[in-house]
Amino acid sequence: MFCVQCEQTIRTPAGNGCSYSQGMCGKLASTSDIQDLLIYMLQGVSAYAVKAREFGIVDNNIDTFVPKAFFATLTNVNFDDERLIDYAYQAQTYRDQLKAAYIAACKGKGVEPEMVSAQGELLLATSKPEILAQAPVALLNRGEVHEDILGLRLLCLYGLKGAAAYMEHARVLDQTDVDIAAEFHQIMAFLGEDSVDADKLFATAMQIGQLNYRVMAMLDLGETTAFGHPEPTQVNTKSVKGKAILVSGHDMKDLELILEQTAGKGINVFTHGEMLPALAYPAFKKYPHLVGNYGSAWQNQQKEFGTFPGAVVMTSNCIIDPNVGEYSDRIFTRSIVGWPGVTHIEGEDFSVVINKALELEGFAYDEIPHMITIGFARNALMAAAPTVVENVKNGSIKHFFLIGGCDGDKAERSYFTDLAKSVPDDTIILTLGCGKYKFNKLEFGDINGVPRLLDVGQCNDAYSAIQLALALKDIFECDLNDLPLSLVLSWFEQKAIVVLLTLLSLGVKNIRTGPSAPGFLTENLANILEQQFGLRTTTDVESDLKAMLNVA
Ligand code: SF4
Ligand code: SF3
Repeated sequence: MFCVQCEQTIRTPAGNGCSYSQGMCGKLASTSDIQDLLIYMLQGVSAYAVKAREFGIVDNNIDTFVPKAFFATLTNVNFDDERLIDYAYQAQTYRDQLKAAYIAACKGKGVEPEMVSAQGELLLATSKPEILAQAPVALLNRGEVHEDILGLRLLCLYGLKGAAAYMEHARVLDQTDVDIAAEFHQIMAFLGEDSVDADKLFATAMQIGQLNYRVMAMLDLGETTAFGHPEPTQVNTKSVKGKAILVSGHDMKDLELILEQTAGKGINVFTHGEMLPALAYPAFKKYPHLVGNYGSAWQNQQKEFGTFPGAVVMTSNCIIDPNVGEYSDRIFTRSIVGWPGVTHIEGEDFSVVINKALELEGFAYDEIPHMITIGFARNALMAAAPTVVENVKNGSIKHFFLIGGCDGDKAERSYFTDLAKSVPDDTIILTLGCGKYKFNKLEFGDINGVPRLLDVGQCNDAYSAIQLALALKDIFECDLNDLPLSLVLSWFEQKAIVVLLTLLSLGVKNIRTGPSAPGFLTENLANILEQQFGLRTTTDVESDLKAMLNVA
């Protein structure tokens, strides 16, 4: 196995990456190898999707399948070898379907079909041991390749994986786009060609950032069309007496189905992790049994799910070993998520979850509520913009910090809590992603009615934060980089990588990322990114804060 896609990858002086029998996330070498093969097969599908498009042959099912199956290989999503192998077989079927259509179209026009990369040819074996024997061809660090080139290829591949995840989140809400799909296939196919052209790879990384900007806009449209615009909302973070279901991950459509199907059944529904922002959407306010948010970010789930007295649904990332907390019989996976032995739900019927929740004891009593405020996505931010601008002009607000991204296990991540606590009282903190749990239950007060902590939403709601920054830039008639705004991104998985690429592709400079630099970025690449974009890794709160506030 070789996997270096997330922040907790194994780092050694000889090189970074999980490459032994198991990754730090618990992913077995066999699972990692099958995921590599799946990506390889998907690149073959994309290569023929590009070719077929030359003849106007477009298949929407295939267009949506590729990003969805790619999403299954994102960190902490799918650990179930059988399901991953099924995706790989499906990819082979789709590839061969497109290939046949392409060859037939060529014949019809009397032209010679062109060869695509090797991914267009591989035939998967029929048993798991034989499939595993095929895996070396698909290893991401295959062949002799300069470490900077490998780093650039992985930056692109992992970035595109993050964009693929957001494409799938959008598709669930009926949002797809043929042009986005065409560009996605083109990049996916290109990455299968094992390019050694550093300039082309670097340009591709920026192209992926731009593509993802459009994907996030599409997802934003899907969410706001389906559920309305988030509005500032008080949310209880303590337990409420009664039977209970906990819904985690990013897919609010599943939350809606669960709420509809639990209505009147005496079951309380709680959000978890990245599902918290759902509570701010008008569409969810009509469900009195959606009672609040329980727990914190993904890395604490073994403890939190272990003590949650109800059923748990993982709609997307991040899942970790449910056997540790002994709740594997009452956690359920959806969509691309998988864990061996855990019940996976296809379709729209959640009765198995509901029955499980009714069997379990539920919470015995109400805890004293602890309320937090959420819901500052695009519309709410724009509504607050005039007051914010006035307060900037009269000097009451001196600076904005965007402190957001993913949460994680490492002790060094206390940096983000310390930073949020340390920023001056005349500054505003915007946050998004599950990294917010490092400080979202703390009290920050307000500046002339503007809350000092503005929770923008999920990681993909970086789109809303970008809209605010663009609006402020216009109001203050300045460059984006001249706004009194500092971005400090906590990264863990590939969605954070692609959000970073989006920001870089929009020309945002001087972003800090932490708690460490991605393991796939070589020193050379990190230096280039610092020179071109001022991108740097977080150091200590005091020095970073001084630098961000330009204090000598
Ligand atoms: Fe290692 Fe992260 Fe890959 Fe898991 S996802 S194998 S921890 S790099
Ligand atoms: Fe968190 Fe997994 Fe990334 Fe959507 S839920 S931010 S880590």
